[in-house]
Amino acid sequence: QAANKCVRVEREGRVVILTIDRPEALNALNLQVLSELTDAMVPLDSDPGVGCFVLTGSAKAFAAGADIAEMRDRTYPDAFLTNMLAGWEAIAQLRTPKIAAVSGYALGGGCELAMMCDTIYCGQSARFGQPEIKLGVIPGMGGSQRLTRLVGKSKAMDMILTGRMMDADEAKEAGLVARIYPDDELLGAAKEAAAQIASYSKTTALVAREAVDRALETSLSEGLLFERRIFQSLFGTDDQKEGMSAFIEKRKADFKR
Ligand code: CO8
Repeated sequence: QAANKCVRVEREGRVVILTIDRPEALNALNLQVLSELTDAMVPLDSDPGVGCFVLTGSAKAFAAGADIAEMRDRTYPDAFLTNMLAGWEAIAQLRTPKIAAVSGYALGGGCELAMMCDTIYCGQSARFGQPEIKLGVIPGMGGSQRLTRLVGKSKAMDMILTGRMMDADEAKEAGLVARIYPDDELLGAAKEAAAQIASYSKTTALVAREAVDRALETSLSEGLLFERRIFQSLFGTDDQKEGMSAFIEKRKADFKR
């Protein structure tokens, strides 16, 4: 039933926009948000007609963290046996490019969900933080690992140990965020970039993000070898022939994806 939904899903051409909508809890991430996001995104991930996701929230909050009310009474055996939070990794594992468009609070699991996306654009109102230490826990959805890779150890330690928030300018300077916009222009700009990404060959875009992600996983020589091999593999695609022919023939490429 639409009224009870926590995530709105809209399709604009080859772009799918997912909007977290739990205003009563500042978009806190509960199991329902997870299942609605994965139910929508997983089937679309392999749809050749979908070229990019935009994940967003409200003006006040992208997501103010995991749902604290849902977590409070958990026990260790229960958290361990249910592999608590592991399900969120399914969003990071999606192969279709995804942009997080962040206004307002992106705290705890909200910051971690944004970091699972391939890039983050934010509004001037954005506030990023990993305040879990204030609740007696630590980031559990990748924050200690992804934030450290994105902003470096010293700043990640500062954020995770103090629980303080970073504003949009600081997040951009630190490399967490790629672009900042006035709040009312953020979603339009994210959709425009998503449409641009989605206008290219989906195969090429998937391979491009795999190559970039590999940089965070492996040594330079292994990463360079991986890049070179998948670069070479693209010469087996029709879209490589189309892209290069279109350039030479001075026309717009028509990628088959
Ligand atoms: N969980 C549940 N409810 C929340 C959460 C949350 N994370 N954040 C806000 N809410 C609720 C509030 O309880 C309040 O409800 P009510 O109106 O019924 O009292 C409503 O949203 C509005 O919140 P506030 O009144 O607090 O709004 P303010 O504008 O005064 O403050 C803040 C906004 C600063 C964002 C404040 O709400 C806050 O500090 N929230 C908690 C932030 C936080 O600690 N987040 C980290 C959570 S722990 C976590 O994410 C673990 C990571 C593991 C990954 C899990 C992924 C699923």
